Amino acid sequence: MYLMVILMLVAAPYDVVISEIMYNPDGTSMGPDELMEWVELYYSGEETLNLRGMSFSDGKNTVQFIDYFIQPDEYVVVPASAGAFIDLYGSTVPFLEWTGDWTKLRNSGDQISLYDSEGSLIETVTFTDEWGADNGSGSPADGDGSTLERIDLEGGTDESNWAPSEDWDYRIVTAGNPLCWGTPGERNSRWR
Ligand SMILES: [Ca+2]
Ligand SMILES: [Ca+2]
Ligand SMILES: [Ca+2]
Repeated sequence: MYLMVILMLVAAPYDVVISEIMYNPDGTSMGPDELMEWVELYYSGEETLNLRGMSFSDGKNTVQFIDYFIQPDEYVVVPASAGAFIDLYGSTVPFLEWTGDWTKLRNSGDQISLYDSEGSLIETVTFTDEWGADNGSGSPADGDGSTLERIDLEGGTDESNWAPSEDWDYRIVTAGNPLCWGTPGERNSRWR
C-alpha cells in the first residue's frame, strides 16, 4: 500500500492531456448544447493517478475534478451534465465528477486550459468552428454531431493536430443513418 502511494505521487500530472472536445453537440439528435458538451482526457502515465484537484477553465469558469483514479492508457470524459451524458451514451463510458461552473464551450470557438492539481498550466487548446471545415462547407464538429479529436496524443494543441471524429456508429443503431457522436472514453477515430 505504501509503495502504491509513492508511485502515485511520482506520476507526472502532465501525462494527462485533452484528447477530444464536444463543443457543439447536434441539437437534433443529441439534445441541448448546454447539457451535451463534454471534454475527454487521456492519461499516458505508467501508474494509477488520482485526477482530484486538477481542473480546466475557459478563463471565466473553472471545472475542478473530484477523486478519479485513472489507469495508464485510459480515457475519461468530463461531461457538462453526467445525467444527460449517461442518458445519451449509456452508463459504461468512464466519466468523472467535478465541482465548479461548467466552462460552456462557445460554438464559434473557445479556449480550454488544463491545470494540474497544483494549479500549474499543462496546456491550452484554443479552437474555432473552422477546425476541420471542409472547403467552405462547415466542420462536422460544428453542430453535426462530430467532436474534435486530437490526432496525435503526444502532439501539440494547434489546429493541425485536430480533426472531426468520423462516423463510427458509436453505440448507436439507426438503420441506414449512422450517427457520429465522437468516441467518448475510447481511442479516437482519427488516432494515429
Ligand atoms: Ca457549445
Ligand atoms: Ca466558455
Ligand atoms: Ca475519444
